[in-house]
Amino acid sequence: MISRILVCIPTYCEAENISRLIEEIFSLQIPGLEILVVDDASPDKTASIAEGLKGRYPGIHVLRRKPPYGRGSSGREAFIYALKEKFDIAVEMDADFSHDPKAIPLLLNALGTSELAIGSRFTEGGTDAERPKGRQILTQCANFYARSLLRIPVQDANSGYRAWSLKALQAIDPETLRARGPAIVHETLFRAARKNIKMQEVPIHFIDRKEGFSKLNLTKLARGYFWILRLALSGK
Ligand SMILES: Nc1nc2c(ncn2[C@@H]2O[C@H](COP(=O)(O)OP(=O)(O)OP(=O)(O)O)[C@@H](O)[C@H]2O)c(=O)[nH]1
Ligand SMILES: [Mg+2]
Repeated sequence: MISRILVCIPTYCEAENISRLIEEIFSLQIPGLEILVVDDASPDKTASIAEGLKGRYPGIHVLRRKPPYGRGSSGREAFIYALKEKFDIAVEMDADFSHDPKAIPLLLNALGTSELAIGSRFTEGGTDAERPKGRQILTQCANFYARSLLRIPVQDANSGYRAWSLKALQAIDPETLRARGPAIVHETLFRAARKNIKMQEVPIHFIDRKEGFSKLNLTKLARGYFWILRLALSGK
């Protein structure tokens, strides 16, 4: 039987990326694959652009969210949607091409022997060589901090490019996720590790964003560090 796969893409102002990304994902011709764009009222009309492609690709869904906005709450809604609509697998990825769509089949393959597949820059064969040195170092520090505090058995604890089996998705209980920002990546990974979900890292080449702008700022970064500490101290 063909698995139903939902590729979940949180977006804020990704008008310059979203059409090409959707086209590239569907061009992989993966049976059973559909796409969910989770948009936070992007003023550049990202959601309308995605909706405009529905005629060509019926497997597109667009969630126009209401406040409170955020990368984290968008990810949470995407996972709830995947469970409610009875998908077997949820893939999460960014809209800015940092996550090369060509790795989707590799992540899905890894689910043959694991329950959570993680696109990893830091496992053997993975790279993060394109971004400015400062951003690479920032990621390495955050990764060291998260891995040490949360004791998660993966090399790339910051990766938001992942494929979740139904079992893993149910195990993290998306309804009760609390992180509203990028720390959702750590909260979900931490929960999966505590539930003994079998994880596998798949090497990826992380690409620097070419179009649009980064939504990461110092406040979000600081909140992310705080969130990781909170997870480590509370254990949940
Ligand atoms: N729905 C929604 N999506 C968001 C929000 N903030 C960021 N995103 C999306 O989340 C993904 C990651 O955001 P980026 O801005 O690329 O952040 P980043 O990858 O940590 O930073 P860069 O490496 O600088 O690109 C992208 O697809 C964004 O459009 C938000 O508040 N709401
Ligand atoms: Mg990015």
